[in-house]
Amino acid sequence: MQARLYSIPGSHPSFAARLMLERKGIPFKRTDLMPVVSKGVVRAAGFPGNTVPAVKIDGKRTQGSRQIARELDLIQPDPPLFPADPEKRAAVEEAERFGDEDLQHPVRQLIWWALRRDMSPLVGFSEGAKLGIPINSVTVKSSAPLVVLAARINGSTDVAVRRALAELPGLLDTVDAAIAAGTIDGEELNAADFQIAPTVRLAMTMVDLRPAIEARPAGRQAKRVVPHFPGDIPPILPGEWLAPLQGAGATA
Ligand SMILES: N[C@@H](CCC(=O)N[C@@H](CS)C(=O)NCC(=O)O)C(=O)O
Repeated sequence: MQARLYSIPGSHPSFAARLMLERKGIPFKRTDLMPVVSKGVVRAAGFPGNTVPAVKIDGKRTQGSRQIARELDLIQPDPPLFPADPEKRAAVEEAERFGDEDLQHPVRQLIWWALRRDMSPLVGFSEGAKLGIPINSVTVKSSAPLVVLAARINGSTDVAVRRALAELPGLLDTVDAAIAAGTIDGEELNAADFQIAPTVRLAMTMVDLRPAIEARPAGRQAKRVVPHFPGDIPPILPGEWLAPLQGAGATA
């Protein structure tokens, strides 16, 4: 089997796809792309959309973390990413949908907002990536136009980020509830585990958010599924913006 994953360093759904390929034991090559530039490259590689993750397996192209989960189960059913029991499968699919549609984007907005103000964490996010140019403390400055564009494309405004911070405790409550219900964090990890954990892990790269997340079940599940997620964003959010997170998860 010949597999290639197109990804962006630090991209949480790309990390999800990578984990699922690894779970299936499918060997794959990775094409790491710079944000924004990725859009054209992915299109030029023949994919219908312009986002990552995108995979090409034995010539067949599949794009989007949820579509990739289904494609991987089709081409290699074992180990399964979804439970066989229809009721359990529906619960996993709903948790996976939540992870993709509700959880991914606010975290994406937070990260780009932070990188727009301090690009130095890009060095850490690029750990292990082959981007054609080494990203270090000197070259990182050349990424400025891409970072500005990515922040704009993702709507990383102050208003959006404050809304994301207000929503975050409720979103993490939903993850904790999925864990308590046994939908995720079971003995066998499933597609929803792989969808949700990289996003929670990405949020935990922000020192501002880490304490409120790591103490709760969602933080523990994220660390179990993704023991190492490259990247570290030193404190950058205004203190008063973090008020919604104060006390969140303290008793979890
Ligand atoms: N919900 C989609 C998200 C796809 C997406 O928006 N990916 C981002 C990276 S996290 C992307 O390709 N952005 C293009 C860019 O940054 O230029 C999925 O799970 O596949």
